[in-house]
Amino acid sequence: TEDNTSDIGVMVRTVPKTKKPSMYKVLMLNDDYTPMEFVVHVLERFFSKNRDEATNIMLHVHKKGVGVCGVFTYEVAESKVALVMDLARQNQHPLQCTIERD
Ligand code: TYC
Repeated sequence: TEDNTSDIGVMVRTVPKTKKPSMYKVLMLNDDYTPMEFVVHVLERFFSKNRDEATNIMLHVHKKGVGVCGVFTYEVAESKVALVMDLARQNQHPLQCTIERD
């Protein structure tokens, strides 16, 4: 029982894993019907923008067709898109939001 000569030695060595997560842009798309104030509200509520920042992003999307709400990890980005789309649906607005690899 005190004889360990047949033991198999297993080497255990780890290296710190420092892989950064891929980041994803949440994009807001323009449409002809969603009220400007609703888009500003969404940007304040879900993307932590102040009134001026939210208004600038909304106007950019209104003029250019698409704009960036923020950049997040995949899970956070997907979650924010779902929250935006749910609130838009609840209010019967056609607002569309999507994610794109940064
Ligand atoms: N184009 C809309 C309007 O004139 C406003 C709007 C802005 C809608 C941004 C969606 O993502 C959007 N009422």
